[in-house]
Amino acid sequence: MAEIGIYGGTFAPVHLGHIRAAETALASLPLDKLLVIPAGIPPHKRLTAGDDPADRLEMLRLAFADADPRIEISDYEINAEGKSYTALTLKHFSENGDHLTFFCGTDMFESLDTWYHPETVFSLARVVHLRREVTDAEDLKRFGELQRHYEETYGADILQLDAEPLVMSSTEVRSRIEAGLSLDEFLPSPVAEYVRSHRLYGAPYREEALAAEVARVIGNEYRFSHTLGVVKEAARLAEMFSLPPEEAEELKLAAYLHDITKSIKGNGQKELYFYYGLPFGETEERSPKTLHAVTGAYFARERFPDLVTDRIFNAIRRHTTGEAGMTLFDKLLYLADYIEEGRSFPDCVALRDLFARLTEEKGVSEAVLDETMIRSFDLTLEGLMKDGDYIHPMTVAARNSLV
Ligand code: DGI
Ligand code: FE
Ligand code: FE
Repeated sequence: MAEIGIYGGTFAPVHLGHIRAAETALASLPLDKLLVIPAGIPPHKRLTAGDDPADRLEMLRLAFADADPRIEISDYEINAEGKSYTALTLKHFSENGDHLTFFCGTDMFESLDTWYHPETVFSLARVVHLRREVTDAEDLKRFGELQRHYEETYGADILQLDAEPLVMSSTEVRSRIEAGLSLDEFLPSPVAEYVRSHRLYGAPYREEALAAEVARVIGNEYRFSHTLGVVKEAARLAEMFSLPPEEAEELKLAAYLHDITKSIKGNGQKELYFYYGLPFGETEERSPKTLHAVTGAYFARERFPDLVTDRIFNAIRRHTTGEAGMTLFDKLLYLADYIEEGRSFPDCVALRDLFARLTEEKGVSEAVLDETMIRSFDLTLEGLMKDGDYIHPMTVAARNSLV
């Protein structure tokens, strides 16, 4: 029989006060495990239109990544069907005979009576009120009265603990996020990065935040430096081809995100195909290096729904194989990827030189771009054939549609 602590809440977002509370819980009681359980809020009750429980879960994982190993983040309530009730959660976690302690903040403590089956809550767990607020004598008196009331009515086992006061609330944090104010004293930095890069709770768009998040997901310095090279080249091409400002901005986002799943190896790409419900046939089986473009488009759209327009989605999807009927936007991402300055592969150098020469001789035009694109497909096809590799039919179709 293990001693399990259960710490529930909305965690929208998790902040330093929550972390302090979890530390207090572990320091005050002999627990084998502390489960932090974000509530699964039904869509119609969400705090903000864009609230995604998966984001709250991910932020908790980031916030507690280096914390006491007894802390575990549980997706139990988020994955449970319908509204999650503490009584049912406690029932689930007490089934194997473990002894439960339920930790809650003041809001929850004051409303325990109105919960779904409070008698079940009190019979299945000891309840610990984690007082995070600075409490005055009047508060303490009220909390004491409540405690006696729960004890007498439900035979509750209640303990009140003072977490070192760290006065903050998720509501306050959300308004700071929306106002673009510093979050340094409120959120662990990976959580702040996550909020900003995913533009949660109305966070204004900031390029550094997106860059940091992409670097984190790619997790490989060399590959991320290629991404930055594509961003730079994409900006140069957008200027050369006089893209309107919104499109130039989108091309930059597409460049940041184009290789977002490139680090996923082995069976991982195939698993992503299944996860996104995409057909996986012989072509996919036989051209593994092209898969990251398709999975990258879906992944980027899922992770950054506010940023990824259809134009960005399609350009990412086409960036490796190309496709018949590519738009100017698609071609610019494709070319930026091929000729960014960090590439030293002979084909890339040759194509970069060809494009420079053609634009110098003939000026900047879509015809020159197409001539360069055809050459790039020829180089790729020649390389694949030389190595006896399988050729993706979309690469052939992309070339044919331009000649
Ligand atoms: O992801 P990057 O390395 O930045 O560049 P990319 O997305 O253009 O991917 C290049 C890789 O994809 C390279 O190893 C060749 C491969 N590739 C490109 N077109 C085809 C292809 N592989 C097959 N099998 N068929 C293709 O048509
Ligand atoms: Fe790529
Ligand atoms: Fe790339």
